[in-house]
Amino acid sequence: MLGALASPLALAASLALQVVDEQGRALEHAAVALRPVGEAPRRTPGTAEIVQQGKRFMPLVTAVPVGTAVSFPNRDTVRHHVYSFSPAKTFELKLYIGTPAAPVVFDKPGVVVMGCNIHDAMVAYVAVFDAPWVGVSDAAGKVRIDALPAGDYQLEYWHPRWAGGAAEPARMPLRLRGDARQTLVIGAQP
Ligand SMILES: [Cu+2]
Repeated sequence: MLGALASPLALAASLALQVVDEQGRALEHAAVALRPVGEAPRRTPGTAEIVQQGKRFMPLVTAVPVGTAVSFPNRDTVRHHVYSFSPAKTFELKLYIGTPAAPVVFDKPGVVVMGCNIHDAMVAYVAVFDAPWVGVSDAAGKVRIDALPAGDYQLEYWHPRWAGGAAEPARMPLRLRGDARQTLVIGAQP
C-alpha cells in the first residue's frame, strides 16, 4: 500500500564501537564493516588515497567497499615501487614519484597487504568489504558509523595483528535499533 512508508528518520541508527585487545587496551587500526542481512549489499564504491611519505604508507589500514578506486601518491623525493601478492588484489606500481595516473580498483573482498620493493619496512593494508558501511578505529580505539537503516547486520572486522594469519575478516551478528554502543574485543587470533 502506498503511503505506508515510515519516516526514514525514525529508522535511523548509528553504531559507536570501542575496539580493545584482550587486556582492554584501545586498539587502533581495526577495519570494520556493516553488511545488511537479507538484502544484496548496496555497493557504494568511492575513492580513497594511501600516501607514501617519509618512507611510510599512510594510513596503515584502509577499509573500503568493493569497487573502491585507491590512488597511491608518492610525496617522497625517492621513488617507491608498490606491490601486492594478495589474492584479493595482485598488482604493482613500478618505480615512481608523484601520483600514478590510474588508481587501483579493489574489486574483490578480502585483505590486501601492500609493500614497497625498495623499502622492505613499508607496509599497508586495505580491507575490502562486500558491505557499504566501513570504518577504521582511531588512536583511542573508536570508530563510529552513522546514518544506518535500522536492521540486522553482520559486523565484519579485521586487524593487522592477524596479518600473519587470517586473510579474511571475522564476523558477528549485530541487531541495530537506534543508536548502539558496542565493545569489540580483538584477540591475537580470530
Ligand atoms: Cu619505497
